[in-house]
Amino acid sequence: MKCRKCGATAAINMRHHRLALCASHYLEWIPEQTQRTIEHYRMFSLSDQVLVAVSGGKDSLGLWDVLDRLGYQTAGVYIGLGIDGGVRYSDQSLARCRAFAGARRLKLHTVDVPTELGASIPEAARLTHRGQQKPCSVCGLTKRHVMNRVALEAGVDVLATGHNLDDEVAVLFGNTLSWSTGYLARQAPVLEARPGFVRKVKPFCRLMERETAAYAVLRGIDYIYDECPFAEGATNLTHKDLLNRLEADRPGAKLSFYLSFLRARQTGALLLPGAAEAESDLHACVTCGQPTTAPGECTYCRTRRRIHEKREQRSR
Ligand code: Q46
Ligand code: ZN
Ligand code: ZN
Repeated sequence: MKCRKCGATAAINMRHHRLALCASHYLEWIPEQTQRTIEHYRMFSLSDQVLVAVSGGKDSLGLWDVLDRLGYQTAGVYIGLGIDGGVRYSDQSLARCRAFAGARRLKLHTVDVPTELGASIPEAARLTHRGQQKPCSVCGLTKRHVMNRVALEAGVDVLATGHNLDDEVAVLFGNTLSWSTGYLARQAPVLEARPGFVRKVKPFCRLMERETAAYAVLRGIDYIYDECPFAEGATNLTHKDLLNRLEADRPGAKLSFYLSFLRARQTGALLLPGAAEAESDLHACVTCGQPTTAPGECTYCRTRRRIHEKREQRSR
């Protein structure tokens, strides 16, 4: 297979784009595609401060690298979850993020969840009985809360996450299977800022996971290969597997599923109630001030309080 631009040996073949590229042309193509996505969805401009949520993985560090190459003003935020999983997952991922930021002289905000919450994510799940086998629900709510807070405190214009097309399509597929209209209404490449919520964007939403992985490898980014040990067996992965089989059979199926959904919603062909209703129930958490639909305190503050109470009970 030859590169379409220069005829050299291709490093990657993207069947759904009918495009094969050599390493150097691929390293140009990814930033071009990302820039097109940023412009298409009006995500941000060169004058905006962009905070990139980084986990140490290929997607988030690849995204930070691309945005930096494109000349955007960026800083990173890393949330240490206190997950070991036999691979020192959190320590290793923090080390990758620090090395990445240090080499490019970019600012990295770090938050240590065990310090903030009073327990690591697996401990928090155990203490609060949220998630019998998996700590993903407490993890998700903690990450959302902390990221939003850091973004607001840092005064940035936008928070960017490394979600790729496979992530988006797997979530879309899951929400469609259960017709979770509230979640469907909120799934978008851009979530506009609302009082107390920072604007959120996903500049890699049209790139496949194998494309972001190839970019990170060809760019020589030192990222953590291990997935979070709790990711294994997640429903999301089952959906990804199914969708990969569909894609292998019909190249372009994932991108078309995702883009058709966005178009249908934008044109009003798909009317999704739910988001507006949930929105009207928002009020400020009595403890931290972040918007919440939970009565009184937000779920994060309630979780934090319960952890401290449990700790006190145990120390008595
Ligand atoms: S939610 Fe679950 Fe992830 Fe948190 S505990 Fe790991 S797998 S990191 S995206
Ligand atoms: Zn080439
Ligand atoms: Zn709160």
